[in-house]
Amino acid sequence: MSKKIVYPGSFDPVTNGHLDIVKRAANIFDEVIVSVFNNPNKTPVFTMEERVEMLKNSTRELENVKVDSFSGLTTKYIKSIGGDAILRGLRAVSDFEGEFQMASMNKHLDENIETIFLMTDTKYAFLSSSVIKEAAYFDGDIKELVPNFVYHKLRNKFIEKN
Ligand code: COD
Repeated sequence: MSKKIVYPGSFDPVTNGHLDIVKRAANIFDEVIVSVFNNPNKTPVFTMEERVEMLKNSTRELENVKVDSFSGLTTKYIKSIGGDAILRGLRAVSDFEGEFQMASMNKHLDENIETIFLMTDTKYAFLSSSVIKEAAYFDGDIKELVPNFVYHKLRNKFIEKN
């Protein structure tokens, strides 16, 4: 039976660390859905449309990867699209506590949906959307850390507009 795994996140913006997780999952699962959470309590730097556009552009060569967005509970969303499991990435020990709590809550909400973790590639272990945004804001060199399309979006948002 074909297996569909869902990678939910903020992706504000997608980094090479996220993409490494997506590519590795695409080699294991039949279908990977990268889905951007529409969080009414947070104001992201990039709009939902921009985050989806950046993900679509960055994953366009991966045939079994699709990009989507959702609101509400991750577990309900996954059930509604016929997904099998949640994909998450782990970097440092500090990720563990939050991820363990989230996975346990999701298991409580739907016992049929497992969370599967992939360890970061050590070369991306320090990467997060937050450090990328901060470095980009102060004109730091982040070219190697995000896809080219995202690099230009960040430049456009923070540097070329000022
Ligand atoms: N290497 C490897 N993995 C990485 C890297 C990296 N360099 N950077 C990030 N990651 C991983 C993160 O650890 C995470 O697993 C994933 O990529 C996405 O990261 P973010 O930061 O873009 O997304 P989050 O963590 O903000 O996403 C949170 C959710 C949207 C998944 C969460 O808030 C959620 O499920 N919301 C829906 C409401 C819900 O169902 N709540 C109940 C569950 S508690």
